[in-house]
Amino acid sequence: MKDILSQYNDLTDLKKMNNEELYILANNIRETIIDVVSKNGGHLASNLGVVELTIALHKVFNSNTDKLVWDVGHQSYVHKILTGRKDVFHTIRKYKGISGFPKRKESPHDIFEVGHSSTSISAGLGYALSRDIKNEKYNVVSIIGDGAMTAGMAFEALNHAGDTGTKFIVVLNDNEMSISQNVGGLSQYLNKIRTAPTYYKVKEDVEAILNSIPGIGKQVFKTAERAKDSLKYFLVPGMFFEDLGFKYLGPIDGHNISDMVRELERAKKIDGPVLVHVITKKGKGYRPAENNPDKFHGSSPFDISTGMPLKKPNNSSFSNVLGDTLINLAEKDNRVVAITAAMPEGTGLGKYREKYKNRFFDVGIAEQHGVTLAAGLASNNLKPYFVVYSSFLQRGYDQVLHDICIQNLPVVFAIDRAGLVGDDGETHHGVFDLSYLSHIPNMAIMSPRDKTEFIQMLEFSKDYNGPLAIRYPRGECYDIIEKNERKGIELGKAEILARGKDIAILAVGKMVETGYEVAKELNKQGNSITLINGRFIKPLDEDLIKEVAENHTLIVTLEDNVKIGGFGSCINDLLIENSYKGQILNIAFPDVFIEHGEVDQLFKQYYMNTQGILNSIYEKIK
Ligand SMILES: Cc1ncc(C[n+]2csc(CCOP(=O)(O)OP(=O)(O)O)c2C)c(N)n1
Repeated sequence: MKDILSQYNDLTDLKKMNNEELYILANNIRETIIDVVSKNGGHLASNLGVVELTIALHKVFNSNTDKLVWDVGHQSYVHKILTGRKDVFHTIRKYKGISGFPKRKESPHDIFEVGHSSTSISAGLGYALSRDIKNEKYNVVSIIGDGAMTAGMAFEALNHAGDTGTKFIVVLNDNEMSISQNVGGLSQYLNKIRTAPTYYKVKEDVEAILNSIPGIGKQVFKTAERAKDSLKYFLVPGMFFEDLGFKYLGPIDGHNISDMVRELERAKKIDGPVLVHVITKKGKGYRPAENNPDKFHGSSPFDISTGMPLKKPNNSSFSNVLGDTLINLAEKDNRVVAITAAMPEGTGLGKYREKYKNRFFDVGIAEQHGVTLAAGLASNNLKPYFVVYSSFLQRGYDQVLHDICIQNLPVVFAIDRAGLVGDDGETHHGVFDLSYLSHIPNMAIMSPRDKTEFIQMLEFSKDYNGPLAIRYPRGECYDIIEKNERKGIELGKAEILARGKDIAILAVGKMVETGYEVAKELNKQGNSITLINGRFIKPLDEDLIKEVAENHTLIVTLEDNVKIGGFGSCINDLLIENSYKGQILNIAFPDVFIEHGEVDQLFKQYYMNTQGILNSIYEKIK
């Protein structure tokens, strides 16, 4: 195959290319993305689907001045390659390499940072309205997927944008998929449009015929357009977007560059909100990804020839244990229902969904709705488990507070990907949940140290009669400290793993294992260490913590949450209220957004690996 990409420098090269060259460029980009993602992991299928679309966008618009706003941003790899990052593309998602999402500091062509879904129409509209106020001249294009379009935020923004009448383009990249198959009424509506393209053909033909009748044709068409039961109402199902104030263009083949260039040029000339509906295939051009777009949505490194992952998939992840345990709970208790916001596979609910179809709800990318749906279900005495990634639950904060905690409803939040997630970086790390939940009255929060304790906590949760969060990390789920005798879970009770008299280490969740390693080292050097697994962040085991504080010279708290408002901060508050005068060391993440990279590397960077923690303790006791 010809190689154009190796000679490619910047967008001026792309502007000069003819159609044939653009397709060669598209193929070169596809190969590069497959090659790099097969080594680094990343969002393969979504990027392969938007190669031609991104090329067409850059052909028509000038992203030095025009604003391209990507939704979620996981599909911005092609854009990155075309806008100055071709030579560093192999570092994507690696520690200190380029990010897998748009980042302003990387390029002036990345004009809005993102990682969570459904923000692009609001942000794009903000650009458009500020442009109008400042009398500037540029185009604004928000590129949003059909999955992202299902979220409330996207609807709110469409509703507003149509009303403003401002010049603004929304490109709807419709591949029928969220991560898994897209769900809901909007998805069915788009499907109707996709499968009835003849309606559009008929509409365009009638428009052309009427317009060609000298004198009266145009007038008839205009009158018909104005009337509510106009021609297009007859011919086009729904016209949902037009009713919201958008001119609708499409559906367009998202792998045909010249068709897209033509329609985007048309959109550019329209002085108002336009929605360009583009149909793409997720995973396009790489058979394993076309066949399994959900598996290749976010992929770990894989063998290009077979599409098989290089590392064996981990069957004992926290997510899988959650899924299996929830099946057991649902078997025992028919009040149990499970909710996911477009993440059935990532959260481990795949098997549960098969087994309990009518007690499973995929609400789409709609975390806020998911939380309040749980509130409604719990109000009628069901036992909802909302299984959600820590960083995405941030979306539903008010719903947790207002719809669940005020009414003290028995909803369980199974919070996956708590702590560091690694390569996806700052938008995805789950390091805030303890802080944003611990201040809400009625909310109880716990975090398991290992697999057996996770299952114990889930079992405990079933009959707990109030809002309860269980937060657990990404990755492998196994037992630690095998010889330890286990006690059952009791509300607000911690677990004592070792009794000493010099330093007390109080850890929660994943950090208990690190605490165990730290304690071993300190013991070796002649210190006498108490090690406590906090189990509960709220309510704290107040009596035990007060007793320990009295009898030790140093209290060390360990958590994989930010320091402000976290486990250590709650312990500080308790001890200050009780006039504690001793030393305390809080090991937690600082008040910054943590970049992407391997989890171990990031723990090291923030001095939260065993050695880093030991150094901080030595510093304190020297
Ligand atoms: C608020 C939020 N919830 C969940 C996610 C996880 N997520 C990332 S991409 C994605 C699917 C997006 O589908 P779509 O917009 O159609 O894009 P595609 O990948 O299909 O091109 C989901 C659910 C997220 N990024 N943000």
